[in-house]
Amino acid sequence: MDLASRVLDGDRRAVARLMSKAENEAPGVKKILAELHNHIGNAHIIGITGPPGSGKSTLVDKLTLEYRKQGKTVGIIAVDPTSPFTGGALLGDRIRMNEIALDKEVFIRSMGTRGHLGGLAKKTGDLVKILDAFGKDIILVETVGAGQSEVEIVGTAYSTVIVEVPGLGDDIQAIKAGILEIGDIFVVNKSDLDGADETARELDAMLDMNSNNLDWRPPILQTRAKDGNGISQVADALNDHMVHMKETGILYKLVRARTKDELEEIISENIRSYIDGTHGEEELEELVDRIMDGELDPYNAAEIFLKPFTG
Ligand SMILES: Nc1nc2c(ncn2[C@@H]2O[C@H](COP(=O)(O)OP(=O)(O)O)[C@@H](O)[C@H]2O)c(=O)[nH]1
Ligand SMILES: [Mg+2]
Repeated sequence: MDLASRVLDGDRRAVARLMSKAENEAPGVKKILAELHNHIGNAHIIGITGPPGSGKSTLVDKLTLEYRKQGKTVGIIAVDPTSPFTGGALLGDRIRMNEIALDKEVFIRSMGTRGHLGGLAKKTGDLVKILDAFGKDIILVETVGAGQSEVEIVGTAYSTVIVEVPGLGDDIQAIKAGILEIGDIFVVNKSDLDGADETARELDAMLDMNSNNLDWRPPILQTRAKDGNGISQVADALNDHMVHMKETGILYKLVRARTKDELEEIISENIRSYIDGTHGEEELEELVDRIMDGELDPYNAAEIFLKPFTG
């Protein structure tokens, strides 16, 4: 059986192999992803982001247990660009060799980034796609929140959870900068610490000022992820958000817009590899000669080069 069929058949080792291929952009991987395309679109893709140490991994862990209780299957992708190697230390400080790591209905993958952020969002998107085709009901993507790349990574998700902790204080400006726009659900984790109510109120006030919230007012939930407290409310809110997205047609629009982006990206990639390929290289050299001979200008030369695409 080929790799795509094995993934669709529920073979976990095939999933791991295909993910490695996708991460390494191995030759032939596009063809396999193309075969999987008709089998995606069923998962609820959830992005979980927030500052380091806010409890994202703990939340992912506890949310997974909650979803498993509901009979749903779960895929997890952890992206941590701040960590130079991810190895096995996937879920935070100590790998939680608990129920979820042993559960055959849960698939966990950490993405090694080795300092290279380029293409990370696309690769994350490919891994999400593989888990979706694999049949996972829920896909959780954990990423450290700070900059643009993280915003792009959660751009793969349908619902985005922003995890904060009590005592925002100085962070408030940073939060204003980009997070309010992308958060569908706000979680104030570590509500056992002082100041959780105040942080929730501050977030609430900031959301009031944000005009993006005409369709969906992001709820602010307090959790104690470590003890599993407040987790089912987060799962409920995520479910409400997905229902809202479906009923209003927002999900369709979102998926369509992303499909367009993806298509554009694949087209430019293909043109790029055409240019870099042997045929393109020969033709380029020929055209450069003609420009040097004063026979052609670069503008017309480019048009000649692009003839196979423009017809
Ligand atoms: N006090 C408290 N600590 C928590 C809570 N949730 C997680 N932690 C701790 O916070 C630390 C960082 O958690 P982790 O999930 O690795 O955070 P991440 O970096 O955002 O993924 C760990 O030591 C957790 O045990 C909580 O609700 N209360
Ligand atoms: Mg973590």
